[in-house]
Amino acid sequence: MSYVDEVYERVVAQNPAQPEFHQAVKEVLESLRVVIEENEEEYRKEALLERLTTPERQILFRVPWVDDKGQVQVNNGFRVQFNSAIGPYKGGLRFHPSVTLGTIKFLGFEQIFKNSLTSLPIGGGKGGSDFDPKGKSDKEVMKFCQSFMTELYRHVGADTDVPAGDIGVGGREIGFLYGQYKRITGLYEGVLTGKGLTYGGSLARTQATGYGLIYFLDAMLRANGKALAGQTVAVSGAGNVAIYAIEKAQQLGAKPVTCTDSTGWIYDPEGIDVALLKEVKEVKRARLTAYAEARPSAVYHEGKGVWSTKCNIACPCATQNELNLDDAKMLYENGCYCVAEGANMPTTLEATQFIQSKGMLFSPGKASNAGGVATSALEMSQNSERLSWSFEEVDSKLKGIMENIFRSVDEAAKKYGKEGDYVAGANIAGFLKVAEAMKAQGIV
Ligand code: NDP
Ligand code: 2IT
Repeated sequence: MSYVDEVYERVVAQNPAQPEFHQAVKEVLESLRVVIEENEEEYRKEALLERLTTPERQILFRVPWVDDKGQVQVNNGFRVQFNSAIGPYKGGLRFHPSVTLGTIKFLGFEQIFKNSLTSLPIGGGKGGSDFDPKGKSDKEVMKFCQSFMTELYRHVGADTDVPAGDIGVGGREIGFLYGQYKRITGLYEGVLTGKGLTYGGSLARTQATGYGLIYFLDAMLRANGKALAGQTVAVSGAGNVAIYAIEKAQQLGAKPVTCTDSTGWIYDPEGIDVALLKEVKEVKRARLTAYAEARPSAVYHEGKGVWSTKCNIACPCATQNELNLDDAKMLYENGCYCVAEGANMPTTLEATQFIQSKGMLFSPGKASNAGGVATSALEMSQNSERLSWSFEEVDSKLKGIMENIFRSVDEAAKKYGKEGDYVAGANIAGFLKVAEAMKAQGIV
């Protein structure tokens, strides 16, 4: 059996009931086949792929807290420190009731390659909890975050492991987590990114993932003789990534016409009103029905269905496996020629294969959503030098990084005979740097 197949079977056997982790590993290993086969003997002897697919450390902990009624609640906490070959562990925290160890492992594994692609010195990690911030008071969220950090603090640090936000973790949660870390350790250091601007946060970090996605998309379109201006874009999600992707797409002359949340979706043929969307989601933390009530041109649909929208470009920015084979077929039949992932692994493997088989452009999240973590790394640099850079400076670095990621992904795909296959390009380019660093550091 080939080394790649052997390692995949081992991952499935050793990590039962973690389908998302299996899916992420399968996609990466499949596209690395050409590289692995060139060096099979050496990699096998050094168990490079076994080491790459086994986290360096997995931390599981209890998070007890008291709700507003005086009832004690208990959640599960996770931090997976996956790979530190090229820098301290770096990756977000997800608070969502669906979170399991398998979710965090898939996200941590993806993060290794994404962080490598940024060309900045950050290793891969991810964490989170099955805590649901929805419907909780600010005090309850604070109590949960304080309890979560009361365990996590011993495993993280500015040069060890630097968490940030992800689904369900934004500025409010990062603030509470930071306060508790500082209180316990006495250290005022860059242990988290996505911090508020008054206590060490970076300008443009809030916008970075969404803006970065559109900078990448723009570079990918231009390289393929197309342009973003005038295009109709279907976006899913209504959170941090979706909001700023919509904002930047509009600034560059495109027309985003949809957004979604966990209960339904909006079709707004006049283009999404970003100021209203921010008010509904960032300020009021309300459902998208509130958007439809305030905007006569918008139509609200309960449940799923956003990918039935007629569009040129689709940007899934909500969650994993939200775009399946049927969705991909609908998009194709409706004239969509490009899918750029803002979320992590939003497209199923079958859907990705269909999209690529039809010659549609496809960018994997680990390349096109890397602007968030890249800007987190810029926040770490600013914290280390105890300075803060202007919005324009950070934004222009972000744009340069996204263009650079597109170039390396494109070149890696071409070099290995897979021109236009940006999934293969991203996995190969991300992998080569990590593999080199792992080899240089010996068997650790
Ligand atoms: P947010 O929590 O800010 O927003 C998530 C959005 O997706 C919300 O609108 C939410 O609905 C919706 N959503 C979440 N889970 C589900 C689900 N299971 N089914 C349907 N809708 C869902 O998260 P982000 O915008 O930060 O993250 C979105 C994606 O982008 C994730 O895949 C994340 O891993 C990825 N990402 C995030 C980065 C960041 O910097 N924040 C960086 C790179 C990737 P509702 O409004 O109802 O809660
Ligand atoms: O998936 C991701 O890249 C993030 N949630 C951002 C991670 C970070 O450390 O900024």
